[in-house]
Amino acid sequence: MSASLPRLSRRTLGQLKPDIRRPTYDIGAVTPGILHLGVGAFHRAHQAIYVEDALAAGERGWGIVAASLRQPSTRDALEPQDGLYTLASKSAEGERLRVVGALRRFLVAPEEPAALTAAMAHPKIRVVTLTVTEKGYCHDPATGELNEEHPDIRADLSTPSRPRSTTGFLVEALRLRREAGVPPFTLVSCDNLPANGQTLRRVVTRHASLLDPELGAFIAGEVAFPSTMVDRIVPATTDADRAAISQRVGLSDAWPVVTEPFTQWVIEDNFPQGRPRFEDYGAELVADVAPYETMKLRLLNASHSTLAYLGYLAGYETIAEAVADGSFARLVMGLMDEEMGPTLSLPAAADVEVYKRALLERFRNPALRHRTWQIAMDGSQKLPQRLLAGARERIAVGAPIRRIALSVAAWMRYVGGIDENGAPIDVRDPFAERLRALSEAAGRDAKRIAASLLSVREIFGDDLAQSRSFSDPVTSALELLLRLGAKETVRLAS
Ligand code: CS2
Repeated sequence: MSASLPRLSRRTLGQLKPDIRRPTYDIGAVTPGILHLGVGAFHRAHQAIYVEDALAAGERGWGIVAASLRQPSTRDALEPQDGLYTLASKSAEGERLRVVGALRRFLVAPEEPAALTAAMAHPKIRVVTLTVTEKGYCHDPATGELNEEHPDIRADLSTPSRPRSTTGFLVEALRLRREAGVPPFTLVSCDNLPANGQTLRRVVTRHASLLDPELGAFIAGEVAFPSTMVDRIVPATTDADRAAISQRVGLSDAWPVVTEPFTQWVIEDNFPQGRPRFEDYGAELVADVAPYETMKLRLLNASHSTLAYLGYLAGYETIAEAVADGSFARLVMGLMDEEMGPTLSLPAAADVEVYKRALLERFRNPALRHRTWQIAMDGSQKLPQRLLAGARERIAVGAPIRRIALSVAAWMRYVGGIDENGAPIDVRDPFAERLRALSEAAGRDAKRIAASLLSVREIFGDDLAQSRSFSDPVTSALELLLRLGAKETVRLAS
């Protein structure tokens, strides 16, 4: 933070540099309508901006109550700023800055679980949105079913009134609303999961049924879970960003968010308790989100994960650095055009072409430092929907999966925990220890490493380990990676 500048807050708003966009509505007149779980940088660069536009257009009843499920850091940074923060959208053309006022109240779940369930049960809250990341659903990534053995789920089943898990909070809040005769809120997953509304419905309903079958049936029958596809690249904010943005706006901002100009939100239009007029602010309201979600997961996210594992191993710190290497750019274009593209069924094929072309430009954005290490996180939770679902479909029709296999092999090489120079890799994944142990026990033999990691059923299901059409190309790619290193392997493969 810049000690010499006054802190950003409602009181100091007037001191912002004149060219900085800011809330033009009366912040004090905003009332809460949305509660968000998982108030990280992505939420603040994406859903919060659509809501900010709604507030600016006079839809005052949709202020956001922002809850963190783990850390107090966002609350600690933004509460002294009256919830205000700067959004910087950056590209080669320059940057646009906007101070956002949509976050009106902060809660930190572990500090005050009862305050959070009470806030969720308040009749004014009509929509609950979520960005809790893949692992926040406490599900089995391969099947999408609730993992009933998860320590947080077990704890919440024995003490439901002091929840820890996402589903625990949702079930308790829905129970309180039902008891008080308040209609349920609409639940909107904004995480990168296939059919995210249905996935959320499945885990919430199951969690509730384990506590009280009648509550489970009520939720299954009465609660709306529209699916959404969310898209905006949002790297983690760095201290350098904090300092530069504070200088630029003229006030010290403890937690600005940096993003790209592109943003997309495709939403299934199923909001029984109402919603902001999101379509007026750029969102697409559609009847079926599934084709959009599949497109995004298999093009953007699959390419991202591929660039993350191979790029990290090759020594590239950011996505922009990785795609500046022509072989890496060709590899992901091939992945999209030849392997993932044919598995997509979109209403308009033209959309896919436009999306793919725009993607490479987005990856190249020189103003974003999106670290390969950041995207490499939680691969056990990401691989199934990004890479494996497409692989299964291709194998079923006898189509090759050369590039998908290389991407999976790079993940295997990465979770081994030692890079190409023999230095340790800081692997962040709920399965990290298990994957590392499996890899270590297999020694440096590609066949053994691949076989042992493929046996992790929660990731690969029961089928892929048995499929030679899958395990053979993965094993060959891993063998090349171990022998030649990532750069040379990508050069040969592209
Ligand atoms: C990324 C995504 O971190 C990751 O795994 O692939 O967060 C990606 O940046 C977003 O989905 C873009 O919309």
